[in-house]
Amino acid sequence: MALADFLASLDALAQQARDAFATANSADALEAARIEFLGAKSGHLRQVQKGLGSVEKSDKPAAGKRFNEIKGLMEQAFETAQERLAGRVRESASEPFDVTLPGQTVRVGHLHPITQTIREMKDIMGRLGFTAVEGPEIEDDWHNFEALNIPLSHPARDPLDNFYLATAEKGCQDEKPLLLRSQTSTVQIRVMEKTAPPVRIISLGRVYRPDTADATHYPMFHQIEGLLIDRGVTMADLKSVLRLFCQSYFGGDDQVHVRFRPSFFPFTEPSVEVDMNWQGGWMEMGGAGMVDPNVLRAVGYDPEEVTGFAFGLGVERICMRQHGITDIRALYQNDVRFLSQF
Ligand code: FA5
Repeated sequence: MALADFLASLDALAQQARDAFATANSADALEAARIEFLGAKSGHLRQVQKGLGSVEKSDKPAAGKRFNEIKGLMEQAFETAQERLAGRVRESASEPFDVTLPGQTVRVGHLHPITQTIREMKDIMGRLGFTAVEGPEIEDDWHNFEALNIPLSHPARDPLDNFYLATAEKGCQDEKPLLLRSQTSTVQIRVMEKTAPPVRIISLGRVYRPDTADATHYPMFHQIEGLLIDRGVTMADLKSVLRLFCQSYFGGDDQVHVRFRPSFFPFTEPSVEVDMNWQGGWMEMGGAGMVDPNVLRAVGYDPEEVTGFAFGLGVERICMRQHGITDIRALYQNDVRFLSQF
C-alpha cells in the first residue's frame, strides 16, 4: 500500500472516532464506540494497523510513527468523552432541590433518667452542705460488714444475699472473699477512717444483690448514702434533712408524704425505715438511723464526743415515683422509646 493511502485512511478513521466519542450521550454508547474503533480484536484501528504490513519497507517508519500518533489522539478523544459524561452525573447530583421538603431531624441522645436523678440529688444535697464522695464497687469484708457492726454470724453475710467474688484477695483481710458491695454504707467507713469529725458527705453509686427482679427490685441498683457526724447531732436533724431533701426533689411538701417506721440496722441505733406514699399505698425509700457507737469506735471516733446520723435511699425508687414509672425493670431494658420520655 502506498504511504499516502495509508495515512489518508488513518486520518479518516481518527475523524470518525472523534465524532463518535463526542456524540455518545451515555456511558453505554461510549463503550460501544470504543469497542468499534479501539477494540483490540476487530476494532477499526486494528484493521487499519493490518494494512501497515503492506506499506513499502522504506515508508514503514513514517507509517508506524503516524499510526501511534493517531492511536494516541483517538484514546485521548475517548477519555475526554468519558470525563464529559462523568461531569454530567456530577451536574445532575447538584441540581436544585426542593427547600420546602421536610428536613431529617437529627436524633440527639440525653442522659439516662437514673443519671439525671443522681445529678439532681447531688445538687440538692450539695445545697444542704453535703460533699459527694465515691467508693469502690468491689469491697472487702471489713468495709461491707465488719466495720458496720455486722459480725461473722450475721445473716446479712449469707452467700444467697451477696455476690461474693470467686477468688479471695491474697494476703488481704485474712483472705476473706471480696464481694460486689451490697450497700453504699461501705463508703461511710472509708470516709470516717480517713477524716476527723465533723463529716458531712453523700455517696451515690451502684450496689449489687442477688434479688429476684420484680416491679421494685433489681439485682443491680443505686443508692444515695448520707452521713453527718458532729457534736450534738440528733434524730431530729436526720428527719429534717430527709424531709428537706424530699421536698426539694419532689417539689414541695404537698407532693410527697414521708413516714418513718422503727426498724433495725446493725450499724445504726435507733434505726428507721423511710417510706414515701405511692399509688395509694407506701413504698420503702430507704433506711436510716443514728450511727451506732460500735461503728464510731471501729473508725477511731469517740462516741462520747460525737454523734451522727446516716441514711441509705434507693435511687431507682425515688426516680420511679418522680416520673410515675411503675416497673423498675423498664429503666434497664434500654428501650429508647421508653427512655426518650425523660
Ligand atoms: C440498706 O441498704 C442500708 N444500708 C440503708 C441504711 C444506710 C440504713 C444508713 C441505715 C443507715 P436496705 O437494704 O433497706 O438498707 O436498702 C435501702 C433501700 O435500697 C431500700 O429501701 C430500697 O429503696 C432500695 N433497694 C433495696 N433493695 C433493692 C433492689 N433489689 N432493687 C432496687 N432497690 C432496692
